[in-house]
Amino acid sequence: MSELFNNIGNSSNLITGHINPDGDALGSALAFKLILDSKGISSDVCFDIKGNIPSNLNHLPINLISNNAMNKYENVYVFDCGNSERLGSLEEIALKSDQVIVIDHHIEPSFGDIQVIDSTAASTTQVLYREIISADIEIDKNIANCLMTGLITDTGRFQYSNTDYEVFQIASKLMLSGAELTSISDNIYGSIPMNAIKLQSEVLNRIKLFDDEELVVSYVLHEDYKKFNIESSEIDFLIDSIRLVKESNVALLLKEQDDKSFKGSLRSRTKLDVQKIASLFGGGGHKAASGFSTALSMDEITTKVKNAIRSQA
Ligand SMILES: [Mn+2]
Repeated sequence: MSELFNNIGNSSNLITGHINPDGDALGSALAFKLILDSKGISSDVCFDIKGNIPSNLNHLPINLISNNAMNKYENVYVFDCGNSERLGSLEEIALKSDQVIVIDHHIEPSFGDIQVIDSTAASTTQVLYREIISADIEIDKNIANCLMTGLITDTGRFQYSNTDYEVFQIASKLMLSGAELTSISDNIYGSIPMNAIKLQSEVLNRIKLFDDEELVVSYVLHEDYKKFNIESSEIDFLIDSIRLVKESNVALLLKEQDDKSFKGSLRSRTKLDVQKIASLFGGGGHKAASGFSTALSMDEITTKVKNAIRSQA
């Protein structure tokens, strides 16, 4: 029996996930919403979203997301979020609810009365898929598309080292349920606004390779958003362009924020653990993909990352 679906009553339910949700957080939360809807169980889906949801995720049923959460819920279902601060403005509501249920694949989530987690799973949608199967719930096309989205984005289109036998097994079952792999992939990876492509060429020009550490670093400045007339939510794909550099094993993209601080994204293509590096800045994630926020300068960040790579060697 599924621990997750066992516990749902006709109580008040909030479905949420990490701030500025990605394909996995949105895909898992919305798949869960569709299931509750089909069971006639009411729920609200809310996230702390700065700006708009990236257009490359608008194939998901994002119309199910509401802007107004109530002050208190009996159950709060949290997807793809390893610590409560990452809920942003929804943290307070979550922590005063009767019960927090965390469904996740991060390493040891630091909160949750009930945890349905597997840090070896490639995506949260994979963890949710297992629960759906063990609860004997039917997966229709819309649910399949949501689950597939998390699987595609968190495995980098089935290419990251977390892509294993089970991932393909689930993907193939989702295809059987009607998942539209081609159109989802095209929307996520093949539909980049022209302005973002122009910014990409600028970011590629800025790449620096540090041979000793096999590290590549590039950056997006705050003024770039104005110059290229683009929202920060539209450039999540840039880290994937940077990590293509053959001479590198680790890629770092720094994105300057309104307050001049930086958000860093890290990718590793070897056994080197970038989750550990992100944690030096108070961030987190996974071995092959992680992120952090810091008030340090670009030079300071780069030095710290280089040192961390050398200490893992
Ligand atoms: Mn995830």
